[in-house]
Amino acid sequence: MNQQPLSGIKVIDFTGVQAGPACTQMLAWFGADVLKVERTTGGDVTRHQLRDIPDVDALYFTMLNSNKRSLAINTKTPEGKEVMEKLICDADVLVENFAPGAMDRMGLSWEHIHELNPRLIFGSVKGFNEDSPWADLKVYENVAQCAGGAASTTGFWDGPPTVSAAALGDSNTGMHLLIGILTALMAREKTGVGQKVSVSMQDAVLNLCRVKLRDQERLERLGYLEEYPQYPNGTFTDTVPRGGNAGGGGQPGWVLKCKGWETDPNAYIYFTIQEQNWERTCEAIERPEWVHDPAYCTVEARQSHIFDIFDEIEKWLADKTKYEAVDTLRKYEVPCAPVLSMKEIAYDPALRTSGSVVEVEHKERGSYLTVGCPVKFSDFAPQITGSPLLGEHTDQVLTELGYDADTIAALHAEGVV
Ligand code: CAO
Repeated sequence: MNQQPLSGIKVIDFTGVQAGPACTQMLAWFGADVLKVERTTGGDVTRHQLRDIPDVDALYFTMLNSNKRSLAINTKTPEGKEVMEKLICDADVLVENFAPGAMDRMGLSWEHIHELNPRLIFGSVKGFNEDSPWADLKVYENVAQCAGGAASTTGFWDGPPTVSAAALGDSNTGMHLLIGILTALMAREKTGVGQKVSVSMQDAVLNLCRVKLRDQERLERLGYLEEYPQYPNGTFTDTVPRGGNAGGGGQPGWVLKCKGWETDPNAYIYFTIQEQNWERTCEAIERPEWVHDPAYCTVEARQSHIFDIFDEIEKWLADKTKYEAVDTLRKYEVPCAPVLSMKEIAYDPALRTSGSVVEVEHKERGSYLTVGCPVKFSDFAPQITGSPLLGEHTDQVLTELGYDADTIAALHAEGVV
């Protein structure tokens, strides 16, 4: 397919850090013309955060802002605001994730934007919904994980609430916003009118924690949760506990040690005991006597000594690497996977072939690895390009808006761009 699905869609990317940029980057991958509007003083903060090469945009920025153009402009000046308003009049989508109230303080409220361009879709990320008692808070990733129910249910029961390495608050919220924006674009086909699409980071985290809310309701009804390590030998309170590495559904599972775990922190597999596959699981781990043993042959019988069973499986795993173990277990259809390190993922040839990890050129840093598009189409392959330098497209964009060379020079001289 030569035509990119979102070609012709103009997006003003008034975002920073991760939640907003993750959303607009994917719009750009799908073919939208995404213009990142940044402060003249340093641009998006992630350009400078955790730099690995002096004076070169940090990977934090390059990995969230590929396929975009950059306009550096002070939108708090009258001239800068005028440029913004011209862009708004001509755009299909505007996305922002500033601190609560920042857009209003800039004179760019939703009402004003909607008046300027009724067709425009306005995407907004905040930490909390407008009617939340915490609506005024500035929010980063881990704050959202704590407020959305992820932290209280992650980790081990004898440790504190724990945050996940996965960006449940940031990129996940950006993906929720992306769904909302694409839906609003579809709605606009019917109505001709744009709308405001808001996602709070708390909600986006909660949406991924829905099985934990399921567990809260079950706990209140039953007083126990049978798939948690606390059952049947431990105790429950009135709230969902942290379940360590237990499987979240009805199939018990755990992270198990493989050969080399003493020195390799990732020499583990995730092993699932699938009820309907018990017989073959016993064959796989060379314990055929368990198939009909009353102490093992039903879910209920196994529950009270599930960790003894996992200990026995670890004995079987002791002389097998995680890859050897999975190669055997897959023949018996045991749901399992090796625990992969980031190094293994970075150099995994299959992930390179599928375009899930890609090497991209950047004007100043040379080539770098980034996570490619996780959505695969039968008739379209996103081409990932490098991120823009700060203000790289400022003059180009101003020219497109009709500014002549003298006016552009004056805007530079006045520090507006
Ligand atoms: N020209 C002039 N001013 C600009 C500008 C531009 N091009 N771009 C941004 N600004 C201004 C904003 O208007 C704001 O000004 P005021 O404070 O006077 O209103 C100021 O820069 C700072 O905005 P900010 O929101 O980016 O920065 P912050 O450091 O205060 O907060 C964050 C950062 C992420 C905590 C906050 O934006 C936030 O809570 N956002 C909503 C939730 C969110 O998306 N968090 C996820 C971030 S990913 O981890």
